[in-house]
Amino acid sequence: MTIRGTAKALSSIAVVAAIGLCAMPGTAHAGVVYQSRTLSGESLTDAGSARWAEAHLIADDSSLYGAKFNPDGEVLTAWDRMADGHANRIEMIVYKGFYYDSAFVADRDTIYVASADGNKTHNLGSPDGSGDIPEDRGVEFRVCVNETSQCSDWVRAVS
Ligand SMILES: [Ca+2]
Ligand SMILES: [Ca+2]
Repeated sequence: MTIRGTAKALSSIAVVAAIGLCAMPGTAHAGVVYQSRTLSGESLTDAGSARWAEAHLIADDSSLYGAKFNPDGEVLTAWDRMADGHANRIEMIVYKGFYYDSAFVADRDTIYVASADGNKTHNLGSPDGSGDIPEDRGVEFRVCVNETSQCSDWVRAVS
């Protein structure tokens, strides 16, 4: 039973890898193997060099922990579709300028979304809500299974 389950899980991973969903090796927790997937692109509606971005932890072809940043208004939408007792922990960094350099961090914050929250939208202003994010700043984030070190890759956006 256990061996068959493992074999099935491994074949799912092989399929995911074969279609190029993610190059990262998965990490296991409570029997769930997640793949990191990140996406980003140029905003079609926001000014300047704004870029949207998404970060996901994927299992069985579903984004179980995810977050999307829309630079048009600096809105983050996040979800936790895995009722495992762990929230989605979104770690965010806003830089003082366009460059993603640790010497120029303007703000760091952590946002939590529980599975009961559904798709939860945060109008960021700055990540901690203390002010506006000016345009054309570097924004980085990743999603994590809370209380663990299982996280997606960092993804980069521009406000
Ligand atoms: Ca913007
Ligand atoms: Ca969860």
